[in-house]
Amino acid sequence: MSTLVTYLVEDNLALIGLASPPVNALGQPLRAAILEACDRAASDPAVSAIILHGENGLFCAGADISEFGLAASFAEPSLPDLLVRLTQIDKPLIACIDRFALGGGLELALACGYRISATGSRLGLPEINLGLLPGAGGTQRLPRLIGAEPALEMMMSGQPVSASHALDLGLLDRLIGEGDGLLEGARRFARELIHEGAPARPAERHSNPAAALPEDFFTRYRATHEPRWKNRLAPRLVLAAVESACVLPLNAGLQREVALFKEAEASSQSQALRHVFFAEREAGKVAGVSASTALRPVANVAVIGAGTMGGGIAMNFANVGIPVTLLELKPDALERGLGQIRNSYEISLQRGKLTQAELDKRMALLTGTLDYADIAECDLVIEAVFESLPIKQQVFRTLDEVCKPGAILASNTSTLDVDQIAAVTRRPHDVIGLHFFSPANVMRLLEVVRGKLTAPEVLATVLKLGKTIGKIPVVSGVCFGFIGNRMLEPYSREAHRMVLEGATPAQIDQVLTDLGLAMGVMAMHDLAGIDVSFLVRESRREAIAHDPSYCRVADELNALGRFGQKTKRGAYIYEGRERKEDFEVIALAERIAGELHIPRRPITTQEIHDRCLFMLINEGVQLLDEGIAERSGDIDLVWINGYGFPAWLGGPLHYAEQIGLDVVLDGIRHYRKALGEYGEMWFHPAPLLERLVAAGKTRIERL
Ligand code: T1G
Repeated sequence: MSTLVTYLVEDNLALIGLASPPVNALGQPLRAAILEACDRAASDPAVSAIILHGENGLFCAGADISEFGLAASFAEPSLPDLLVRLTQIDKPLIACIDRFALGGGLELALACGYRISATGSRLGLPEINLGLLPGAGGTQRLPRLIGAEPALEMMMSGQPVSASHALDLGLLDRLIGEGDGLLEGARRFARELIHEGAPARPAERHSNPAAALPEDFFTRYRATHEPRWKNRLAPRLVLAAVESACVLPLNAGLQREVALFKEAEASSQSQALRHVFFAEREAGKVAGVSASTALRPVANVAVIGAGTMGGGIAMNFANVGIPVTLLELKPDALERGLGQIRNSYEISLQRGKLTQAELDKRMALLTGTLDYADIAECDLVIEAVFESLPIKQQVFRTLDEVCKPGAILASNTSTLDVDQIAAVTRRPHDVIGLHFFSPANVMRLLEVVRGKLTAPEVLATVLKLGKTIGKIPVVSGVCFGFIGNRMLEPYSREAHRMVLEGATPAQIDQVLTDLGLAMGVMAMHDLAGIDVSFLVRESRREAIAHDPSYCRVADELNALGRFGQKTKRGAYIYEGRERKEDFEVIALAERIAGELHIPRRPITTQEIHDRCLFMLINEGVQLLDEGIAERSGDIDLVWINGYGFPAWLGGPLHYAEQIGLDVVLDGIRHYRKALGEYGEMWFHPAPLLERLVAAGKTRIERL
């Protein structure tokens, strides 16, 4: 018997335990072990019922994602075939679910005749998050168990449901309370089934899943949801698979499902999303930090500055039950800040995302103060004041005086030098950058900026805390703009320059949103504030002074007080929620282009794509070469989770690998020539990109 499962016969029960850490992923070896154990139990006349459970405190996280795209993915016994075999066992087979049953793990449970679960478990079909669909019977068996519509919702959302909701859906037969001993509960349930002479599999509740659906359900579903899917493949394949469950007999539906799954598995979108899955886990592996690195306790947090960022930051901690003290200089600013937080929670309450009790609990965790003495005992202090180095340094001098030894002192700066902030304190090893993205209580990205002297345990502590508050922490070294905003600069520069050369903001943004970005770069600056990006340019004017055209349209809009959405006018005109082209911006561009002798011409979609994306990619490669970013996956995560880059393209650097590094390099070299003096000025291929292409590499990594 394989070591990947345990096998025990107790009286007339066979207990098969999945024992393949860390998550019982259903790779080929575990599939073979399960098949062998189940066949053994099925053929043992002493066994009247079989319990399938997890030995390591959890049931199963699904297929082994690292197998996809490889022969191992369908190596015998394939998961679909294994599960068909389980459905043929003529004894009650009970799935005993602990902690989670996800993807193929839930499909494994669906292949069993019965399912029980611990009350705290989560059950789901998250395949769509990987650009896939359930590929081992889920799209065919779940509709027959709980109905087509709830089954479709589970697959399309990709979100797990609680065990109690699963029971309500009919997905589970019984819940076992946390303290009641799950396996003992399974034994009891099995013996009841044997005593009752229960069948190996109860009759299907929804043998015809379409029966409960309106005739035009799938047509209307597609018409309603398709616009939101943009160019994503997986939602379309999920819908096709569930539609098959409603029109085909089970075996034909299972075959259709495998065909659709293989199409998804081979797609570049799924390859990209699987890259993102592993990148998220790799990002937590940081040089100098290991599982043995001591962590500092963070029982309470202080936030300096109750503005939009400070308030959003504070909410992250209150949301997970950590008390937060919000410090402001003036009473009205503090009151306004706390009021904004309450307002935000009230909106969540109205949307049904929060209960009144949860709102009250969170507000009770928030304390306002005007006195630094009140934060002296805080374990972590996050400064979120105006983006000015002298102002931030003054705050840190005060924190250095006031805060207890060992307190972690963090700055939410988005571009400034964390080492220069740390340098004004006597404890630079306790100083770190925690760059939240607005809205800070919503955006998942957290850039963790490691100073030269930041202590490993400070880094380890904030990395863990970042995950606790639901963020994706990505470590950056110290440079202008860290990872995200450093890459934003050339990306924005090219967009603004092309407005001078003849493109409109709307044309540029359309290319980027057609690619899948949540928002075009011109609209994004209108949202963040043209005055904000102006100040960023001002802080590095000497580095861009040699290019008189550098974001000139934005500089002029700033001078006109057209800051974007907050003034109802920027690159666009804003009327209510509507965004309209502003032809004055085009006239402005024409005037500036005339002054600078920049010839205007039609700009193609391809040129907009290449100049914006290739310079974004080029800067990312340069960041990797400089060691500011640890790995290319980290850079991808920054742009997916901080700037709305489509996850189904895998992030800018994964996208470059799919385009071809040589294509990107050739494009940069082309524009260096084609754009004359401007091209010479800015289109410098990153040396690492040149080395990678010269070495025939197809993946972006340090050479
Ligand atoms: N395959 C391979 N490795 C996996 C894995 C999986 N399904 N799930 C987790 N790991 C690794 C992960 O890379 C990490 O490795 C370690 O386990 C701990 O993970 C046919 C097609 C289960 C909620 O999408 O959501 O089934 O970094 O850090 O925070 O229809 O892992 O330690 O080397 O995330 O406690 C569907 C994916 C697959 C679930 C646990 N299943 N996993 O979270 O730990 S497709 C999923 C998760 C499928 C079938 C289809 C989470 C978790 P390392 P972790 P965690």
